[in-house]
Amino acid sequence: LEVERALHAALERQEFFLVYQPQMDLRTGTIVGVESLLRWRHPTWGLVPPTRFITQLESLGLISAVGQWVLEEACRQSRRWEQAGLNLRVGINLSPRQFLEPDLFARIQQAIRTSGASPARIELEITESLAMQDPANAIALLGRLREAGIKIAIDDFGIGHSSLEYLLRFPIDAIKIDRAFVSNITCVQADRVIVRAVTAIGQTMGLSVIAEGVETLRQCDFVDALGVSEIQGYLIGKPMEPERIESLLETFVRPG
Ligand code: G
Ligand code: G
Ligand code: MN
Ligand code: NA
Repeated sequence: LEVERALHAALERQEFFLVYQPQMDLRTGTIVGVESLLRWRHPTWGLVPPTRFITQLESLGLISAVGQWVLEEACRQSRRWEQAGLNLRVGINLSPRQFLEPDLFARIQQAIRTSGASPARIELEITESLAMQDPANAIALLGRLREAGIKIAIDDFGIGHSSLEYLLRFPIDAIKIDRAFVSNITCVQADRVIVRAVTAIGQTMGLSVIAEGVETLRQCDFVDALGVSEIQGYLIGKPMEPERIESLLETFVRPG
């Protein structure tokens, strides 16, 4: 396949880059973090949507190499922002495959050490489903990462194999509520009930609760009223180049 061959070459040809989507703290109305998101620009096809190549990277066995590049690049960016005096947490998505690699801890340590990033500014986003596969191992690994000062977020929470029991046992810092629960929050009561319940659990456990995919002011008001602590979504900003994050920070005023 043509895409296959192109992906094999993409890392070396430096066709990958990261964009960053801002996250706003609802109490302070300030940008407190960003999520790094992988992009691929092919020389002739242009920008390829992540949905079209992330699963490909997984099945080709390339996700670890590309994931390592993502880790290193996001850590380098975090270090640059820290040196510029900006207070930003940087979220990094880990694929299921990466999470199951036996040397993941060493790889993360490596990325942090070589970049000079502060572990406390790095937040790893893992999906529920993959963390659940082997709870004992996952708990041990997450514990080591947190002991090293790195933050952990459960991504896309609420879809997939939700197990509250495991969630309660996982050493984590944040829950990211999947945007499926946010998109209809103003009209679907069931979604509000779920968001309220997740938020209550998060608060009880001292976790941040981030609502994803907030696009409108009304959605923002709803999740705010339900106790969510941070929002991420087009209302605050689309994923953007790192320089644009810096200008956003200078000019940002809370919407509404
Ligand atoms: O912008 P969005 O279209 O970026 O991302 C689509 C999907 O791709 C999301 O589910 C997101 O978690 C995933 N994704 C984006 N960037 C990365 C990355 O760096 N690593 C992994 N494993 N997944 C990513
Ligand atoms: O799966 P994960 O949560 O890591 O990926 C986030 C995905 O959600 C990315 O594809 C990102 O571009 C997308 N996204 C972020 N904010 C919004 C939003 O407000 N609306 C929609 N429809 N998608 C969003
Ligand atoms: Mn994510
Ligand atoms: Na998500």
